[in-house]
Amino acid sequence: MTWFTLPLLNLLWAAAGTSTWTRSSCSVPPAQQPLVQGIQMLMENSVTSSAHPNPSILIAMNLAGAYDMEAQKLLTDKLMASDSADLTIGQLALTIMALNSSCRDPGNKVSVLQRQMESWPPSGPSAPASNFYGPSLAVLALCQENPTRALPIAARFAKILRFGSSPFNTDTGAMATLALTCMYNKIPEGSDEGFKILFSEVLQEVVKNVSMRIKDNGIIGDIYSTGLAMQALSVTPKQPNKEWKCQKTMDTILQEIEQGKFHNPMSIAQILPSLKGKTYLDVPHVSCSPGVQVQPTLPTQPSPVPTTASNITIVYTINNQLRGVGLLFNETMDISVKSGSVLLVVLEEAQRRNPTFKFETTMTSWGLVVSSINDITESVHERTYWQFLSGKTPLNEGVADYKPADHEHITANFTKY
Ligand code: B12
Ligand SMILES: *[C@@H]1O[C@H](CO)[C@@H](O)[C@H](O)[C@H]1NC(C)=O
Ligand SMILES: *[C@@H]1O[C@H](CO)[C@@H](O)[C@H](O)[C@H]1NC(C)=O
Ligand SMILES: *[C@@H]1O[C@H](CO)[C@@H](O)[C@H](O)[C@H]1NC(C)=O
Ligand SMILES: *[C@@H]1O[C@H](CO)[C@@H](O)[C@H](O)[C@H]1NC(C)=O
Ligand SMILES: *[C@@H]1O[C@H](CO)[C@@H](O)[C@H](O)[C@H]1NC(C)=O
Repeated sequence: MTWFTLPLLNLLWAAAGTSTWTRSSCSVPPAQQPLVQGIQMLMENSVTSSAHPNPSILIAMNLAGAYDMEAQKLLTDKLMASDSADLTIGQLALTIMALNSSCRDPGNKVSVLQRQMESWPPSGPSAPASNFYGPSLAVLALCQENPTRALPIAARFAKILRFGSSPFNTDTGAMATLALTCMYNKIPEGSDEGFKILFSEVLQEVVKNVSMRIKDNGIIGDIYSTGLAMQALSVTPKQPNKEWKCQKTMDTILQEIEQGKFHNPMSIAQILPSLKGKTYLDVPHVSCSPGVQVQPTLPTQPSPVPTTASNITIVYTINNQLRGVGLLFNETMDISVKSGSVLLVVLEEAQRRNPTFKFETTMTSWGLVVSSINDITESVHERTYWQFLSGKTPLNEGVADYKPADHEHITANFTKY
């Protein structure tokens, strides 16, 4: 009998269109609240009048409840004044969401984004449609502003995503889930049933891919994709293929915070909403009545024990084997730096000692990216970049954050994504 009733039940379930599933809920235990307050203050303190305005930080502040109202106002005003023409699709989308979360009208930025997405993906055989992260943000922002106008754009996005997103990336899958969930929930009355089916099918597949990245310790992808993945799994109407224990994820992330793994302000901006039980889908519902948040007084952190200024040696290799982009080379050097130095110091020391190791950086929301080494420069068009590895494992932090250990072998390898 069961062979018959089970599929039937599923069918009824799907037909009812109310296929909800039981989610496990989670929260930060009271004893760990100071950890969360600590990283929020670290993030808010990174907002200065000279720093480039980062919309992700404003979104996180507003979702979490800002402590520093001056920083909040400074960021809002700077983003209000930013010129759409200087921003990528993803940055524009984040700016629109950030302004909305500060209860400010994003003005013509929405129609600029709308127009850019109408001609996405750029035509041409080598045009990279493969980075869906920025376009996911765009669909999410347009969905929140005007779901009816966003509908055809989101449908095209969903169709391209279904066929073109290999290999799977957890951060991108999480952002696409947030975007498609927003659309799925806001399909205008009287629209073709096909839209709901399309969003539902693509969501099912992306959520399956995200849930396959859930590890035994609760981390989803790596520790820096976990915040976005938590947001995705907590809003999706589609049940993940693998059981997700939210509290397990939360506890592991809190341990990582305790270890000091979340000091980069952008990494905090991406984890904080999940720690507060919020997601980017809450952006339009932020209340902007004058806050009653009181800046907590934190117990003074034990200042890091001054490391004995002993030197460590890093084996550093720069490798370009990609043909047709200039000289091929594979050079290795032993570099001595003070123990506790970040990788950037190793690169600077290498450059000082040997001109072949010269490099350039560009500033981004996550900090400095190494854009060029020995005159070989990354290219969005060619989809090339300098990947950093420890041994054979790609680093999960940038050169300004990663601290190599004594005798570690670091390679910068010019490669494609
Ligand atoms: C796409 C992407 C890339 C692309 C960017 C190409 C492009 N032009 O689009 C490529 C493949 C080049 C890339 C490279 C790296 N990336 Co990356 N990347 C992403 C991803 C998935 C989306 C970024 C994005 O489009 N944001 C949206 C736009 C609107 O924001 P934006 O600020 O303008 O985006 C720029 C920055 O994010 C920057 N960027 C991308 N990655 C990194 C990494 C670092 C360390 C820095 C400083 C900047 C940076 O490139 C974007 C485009 O210009 C994020 C995921 C995430 N959660 O943010 C990871 C992410 C930011 N990357 C990460 C890492 C670790 C790297 C590498 C260090 C990997 C490596 N082992 O080499 C390298 C950078 C090495 C270097 N040369 O300095 C981590 C950073 C974690 C951390 N704590 O620092 C993330 C969070 C992924 C993860 N979950 O681990 N990345
Ligand atoms: C923010 O978005 C919501 C939902 O679309 C909208 O109702 C609200 O008016 C927006 N706020 C501002 C200030 O634009
Ligand atoms: C899911 O992952 C598979 C395997 O990496 C990939 O081929 C597929 O395109 C992904 N689908 C989506 C919608 O992310
Ligand atoms: C580059 O040099 C390293 C270290 O000398 C070596 O292990 C590696 O095999 C070389 N790679 C190539 C592609 O020549
Ligand atoms: C330690 O490293 C620095 C570079 O950071 C170098 O100037 C110094 O000579 C090194 N000291 C020793 C004892 O190797
Ligand atoms: C370095 O990049 C080349 C070119 O993309 C690639 O073939 C090679 O596998 C990469 N090496 C490592 C260790 O990732």
